[in-house]
Amino acid sequence: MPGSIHEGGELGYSLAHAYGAALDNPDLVVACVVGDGEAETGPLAASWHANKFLDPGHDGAVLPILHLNGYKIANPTVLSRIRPRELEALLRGYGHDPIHVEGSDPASMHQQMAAAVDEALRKIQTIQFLARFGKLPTRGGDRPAWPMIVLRTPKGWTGPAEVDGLPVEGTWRAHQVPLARVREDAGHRRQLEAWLRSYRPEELFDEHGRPAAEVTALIPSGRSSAWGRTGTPTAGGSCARWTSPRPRSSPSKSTALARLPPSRPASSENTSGQ
Ligand SMILES: Cc1ncc(C[n+]2csc(CCOP(=O)(O)OP(=O)(O)O)c2C)c(N)n1
Repeated sequence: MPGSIHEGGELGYSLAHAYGAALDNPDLVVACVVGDGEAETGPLAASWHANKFLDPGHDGAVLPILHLNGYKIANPTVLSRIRPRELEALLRGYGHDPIHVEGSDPASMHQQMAAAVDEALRKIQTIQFLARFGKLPTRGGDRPAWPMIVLRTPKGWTGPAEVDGLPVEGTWRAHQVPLARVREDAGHRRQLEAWLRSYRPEELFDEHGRPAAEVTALIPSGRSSAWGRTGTPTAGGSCARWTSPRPRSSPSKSTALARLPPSRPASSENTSGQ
């Protein structure tokens, strides 16, 4: 999110955090990248259902970007190994309308991703527009299928392809430190230099080695907290304390969840406590 940098060690909270920022912020779209490793944590797996709490009339939107690079630390991930058809059904079942982006050529991936984001934003705008003009069918508990992006790239994409004759890019070996012996091994050092030069450091640093102005301009100017630094109040729980900016229009729309039909007739509910 421009204007906000978040960091942490414990996986699982990206989507919940994104929905927290979007609630009560009708003009905000929060793009949230979810790693396929993170997607295996309990909190993240439960967070897919947060879209049921989103009122397209009153709240902003979340654009989840599920990043399937195939591996967590040392093992393959479930969501990258199940059949595409099964993944599609799962994500649709969660209430999403997935857009797929897949490949490893940076230039064409850039174009594909830009087109996918445009498509997703158009779909979000349509849902919100219809809801805000009272034209979204909600009969029978219907909810809009929110767009999301499924991004498939190799793990360690654009890093060293092979180290010591072993494949690294596209494998679990890419996790964290793909070149472990740069101090002792001149070959590793050369690979590290080639890799870092691919980021064009001459454009990122000035002649004294200081970060260029374009880089420092990206540092959020706002408050720091235990989780990062933000100049965007909606992105920092510790910075934002406010009451809902707009009253909800009618009690019947008080939450999107209220529009869900009961899972079974109320009369058949088990009231015996068993
Ligand atoms: C709750 C929790 N469990 C385990 C870990 C250890 N851990 C750190 S990174 C990682 C894999 C993350 O994989 P993914 O989300 O796919 O990110 P990638 O690095 O592949 O982009 C794991 C399991 C953690 N940080 N938090």
